[in-house]
This record gives sequence, structure tokens and C-alpha cells, in this order.
Amino acid sequence: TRTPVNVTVTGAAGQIGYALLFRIASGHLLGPDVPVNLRLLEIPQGLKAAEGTAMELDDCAFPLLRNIEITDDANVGFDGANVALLVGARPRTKGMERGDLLSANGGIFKPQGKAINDNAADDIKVLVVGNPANTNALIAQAAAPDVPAERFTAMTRLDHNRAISQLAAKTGAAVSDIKKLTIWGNHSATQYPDIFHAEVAGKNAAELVNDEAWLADSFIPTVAKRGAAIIEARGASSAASAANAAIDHVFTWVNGTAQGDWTSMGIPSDGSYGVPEGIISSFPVTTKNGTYEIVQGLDINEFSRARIDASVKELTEERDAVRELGLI
Ligand code: NAX
Repeated sequence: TRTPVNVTVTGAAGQIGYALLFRIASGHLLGPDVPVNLRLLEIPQGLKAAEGTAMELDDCAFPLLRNIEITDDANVGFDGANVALLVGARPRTKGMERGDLLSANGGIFKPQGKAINDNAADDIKVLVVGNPANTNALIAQAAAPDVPAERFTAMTRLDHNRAISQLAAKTGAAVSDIKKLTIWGNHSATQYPDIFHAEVAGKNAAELVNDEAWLADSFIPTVAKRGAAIIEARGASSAASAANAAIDHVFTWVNGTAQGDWTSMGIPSDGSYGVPEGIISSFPVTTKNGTYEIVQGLDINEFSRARIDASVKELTEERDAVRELGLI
């Protein structure tokens, strides 16, 4: 039998944590034949609720779940971690400036990055979900100099999945017929969902839709502002769909993209497509054997260029702000 994989989840007592843990334990994160040990990292106030969730996990009698450990000590939480899902973050509260938000999250992601550096397994893969996800990932990555930078990723898979769903609805196609969609840039309102290379049942999506006004005034803002629309409707931010996207992100990273398709991941830029090296920006990527590669050679038209540049500009500003704060 296979050795269990150690999966650490921060913010385990939160609403995404609640939607995420049961799917990890039932084999959806890594595969139906991979046993897991769960490490739940919370702040002291979250420990009791995390224990309650752990009781429910026990009560599912998941065959793949070997062990659950709950802690508020990052060194313990990341000890031997093979996969780390950094979900817990400091939300923006009323009246909070961006600088306050970045520094509050720096206080979380810098020590967690160091704890990953000092304690995680050599093959550690990190997904940052907690917002601002891209820049939190950058902070954690900078605090982990012994871990290859490319192991730190940020989640734009929810945006990717939202865009697929919107495009399927517009074209009347099945979700499974949509391929090669890309989210570029930041997981924020500036993100750019790109359909110019996407395919709908083998046909170019942009040509099929042939409606730039829909693209600019409906599709892009609907995808980019979907989080706010969910809050408005549900009275709480997206949780199950975010957990689902985290599962998809890691599953794809570990198990590979399908032939003829790609996915979107926030990853440290290597300078491709004019995105400054080092910032964590979303790209089209293919994955294989636990590694990913940026899809190269895509033609970027003017419409796309302006939008990628605007989102990347926001990311460089966030990077400069956390540098100023001494967080990277
Ligand atoms: P909740 O407030 O329900 O849960 C957050 C949990 O994190 C709490 O239990 C809290 O005690 C814990 N926590 C806080 N600081 C911690 C620390 N230093 N170490 C360990 N745990 C800590 O938030 P939830 O709805 O679960 O959302 C979590 C994060 O995901 C938020 O930052 C949210 O903005 C972000 N999201 C990111 C998305 C993405 O696509 N990248 C989409 C969904 C979501 O909005």
C-alpha cells in the first residue's frame, strides 16, 4: 500500500476549510488510491471548531484518512507536509487600507513560509487560497529560500472554472467541451479571463461568440465580480466552489492536464508574456508528473495585452508595497 501523503490545511475551521476537508479525506485531492494524513493549522480561537470538524471527519470513516492532527503551531502543522493549502487569511475589514491588509497578511504568510521552509517535506507543493492570494503566495515564497520558488502557487482556478461555466452558458455547449481557457494576472477584479485561445467543441471560442461587447461588458466583469455576486446572493462568500477549485488545482498539478487542454494557475513568473519575473501571476499552464509549464507561443492581441498589463501592474504594485513593508 502507498505511504500516506501529509496534507496541511490552514484556516481549517473556516467555511472553505469545512467544504474542503471532507473532499481531501475522501480522495478527491490526490486520487482514489492515495491515503492522507491531515494536519489542521488554526489560530487558538479556531482550535475548538477545528476539533469539531475533525470529529465529523472521524464519523465519515473515510478509508483513505489515516490520521488528523490539530495545532496552532506552524512548525508542527507543516512538519513533513507534502501538500499545503494556505486558506486562513486576514480578511479586509471596513476602513482597512490596502497597506494594512498586506501587512496583516504578511504577519501570517511570512512565518508560515518560514515554517514550510524549515519543516515541510522536500516535495512540498503549496497552494495559497487566502486573499490577496497572489501576493500572500509571494510573501510565503520569499520566506522559504530553501524551497524551489515554483512550488508556491496561488489559486485562480475558481476564476477559471467560473469563466468556463459562463462561456458554456453563452454558447450552449457542455462545460466539458470547453478547453484552453486562460485566466491571466491577479486573483482580483483586474484578472483577465481570455477566450481568444479557448475552444468550444473544437471551434475557436472568440470567433464563435464573435461579440466583443459581450466580452468586454458582460463576460469579463461577470467572471471578475462573481465573488461579490455570490456574497450578495448567499450572504456569505463562496466556500464550496472555492474548496472545489482548490481540489481541482492540486489534483491537476499532481495528476496532469489532459492532452489538448490546459489550466490556469498563479505561479512565479519566469518573464513569459512580458510579465515581470518573480511576481506570482496567473498563466495558462500544462502539468505533468507533478510539475507545470507555461504554455508558450500564444499570440496576444491588443484587447488581451491591455488587460494582462493592467492586472500585472496591480501585482507589481502589491509586490512593491510588501517590499516596502519589509515582507519580502
Ligand atoms: P473564514 O473566515 O470562514 O475562515 C478563515 C479561517 O482562517 C478562520 O477559521 C480563521 O480562524 C483562520 N485563520 C486566520 N488566521 C490564521 C492563521 N494565521 N493560521 C491559521 N488559520 C488562520 O474564511 P473563508 O471563507 O474560509 O475564506 C478563506 C480565505 O479564502 C479568505 O482569505 C478569502 O478571501 C479567500 N478566498 C479566496 C478565493 C480564491 O479564489 N483565491 C475564493 C474564495 C475566498 O474568497
